[in-house]
Amino acid sequence: MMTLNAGPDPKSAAPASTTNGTKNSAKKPVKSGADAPLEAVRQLLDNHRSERQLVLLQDFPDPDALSSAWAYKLIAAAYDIECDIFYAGTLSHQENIALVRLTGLPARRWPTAASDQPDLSTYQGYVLIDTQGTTSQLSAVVKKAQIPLLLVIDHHSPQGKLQAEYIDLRPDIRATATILTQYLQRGLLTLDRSNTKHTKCATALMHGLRADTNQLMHAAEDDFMAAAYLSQFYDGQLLSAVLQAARSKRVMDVIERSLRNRKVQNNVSIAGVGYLRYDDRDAIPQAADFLATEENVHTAVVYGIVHDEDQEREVVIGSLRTSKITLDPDEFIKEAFGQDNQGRFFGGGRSMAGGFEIPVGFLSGSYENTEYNRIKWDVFDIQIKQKLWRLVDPEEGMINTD
Ligand SMILES: [Mn+2]
Repeated sequence: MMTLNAGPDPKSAAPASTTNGTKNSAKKPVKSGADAPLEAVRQLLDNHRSERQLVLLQDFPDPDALSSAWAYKLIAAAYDIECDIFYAGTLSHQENIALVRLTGLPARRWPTAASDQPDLSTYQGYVLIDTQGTTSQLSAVVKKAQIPLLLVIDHHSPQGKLQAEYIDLRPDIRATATILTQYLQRGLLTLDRSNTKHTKCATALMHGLRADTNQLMHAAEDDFMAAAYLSQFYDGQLLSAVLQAARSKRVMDVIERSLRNRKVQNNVSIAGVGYLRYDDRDAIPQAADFLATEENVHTAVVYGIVHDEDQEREVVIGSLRTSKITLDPDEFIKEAFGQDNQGRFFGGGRSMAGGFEIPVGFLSGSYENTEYNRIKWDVFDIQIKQKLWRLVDPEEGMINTD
């Protein structure tokens, strides 16, 4: 087993060089260098031949997560492993819905009714892709069913302790799609241009890679190399059809609210957008993307209270976007909001982007009493602003954003 422990202090998080770690129970020695993860994953697939696996994504999967999971499923099929890809939340971004529909991407929402849920005893293990489990409600479900965690493939900073047979965690890579593309390119599965599933998956990976690198503007060498490889297989027309999905009116309304409510100080733009429906949750990162385009703004944070009518749960959800190379979103968010009473951080991030989720808990629930709803929003709004401005204000600044 391999253990990854980020430690309670975000600054002590394990550096990338140690997180690619070696497998102490490996049956054959793992090569060092860029091929080490590839060999370890090949070995793992070989050891689990003919099994059934669950592939879990974050609750609101983005194109990077969706496409990477699909690529993993195709690779695993070559080892006679059957994978079912699940997420617990919704596909709320219009581009994600278009991606799944237009490519036939085989990811499904975890059914809310127990009778519709798959029989967990049929799975021999689960795999986390583009997440370390902290952003998935399904983590608790598989833990309860005692399904072993086999593999983690992710590019976010370490989010805490994890035990898996192998962890391919590379925070220096800008997209999980890049990691999966490297697996393909180095021979875990040979793509075939005449296979429509392959061209559609390559198109999805190209979209995931572009989405996580701000259309390649934040891409590093590995991401460019992966995009170059995918360019031989992807369908450009299909990609532009996915990208042309229009924003819904409700997303436009949230962006408008974020513009109206934003406060800019020291080149950081912060906006609370009030209450949102669960299905519109993805409007928050889109609003943060938009606010970050303002002149003299390098970082934008947008948040709101999202209520999930199905589960009567309310949660504050926030997104951070930055173009500032010296600002680490993971460190910024962990420092701003800290941990809950179980030592779990309220959020984290990757290069250029981060997010947080804070349960509303006892104060959950909307009432006819609009005054109550207004006061509740004000309390959360003020508290979040206090925590953020504390880091942005150079007088008391703990993180220098200059
Ligand atoms: Mn990603």
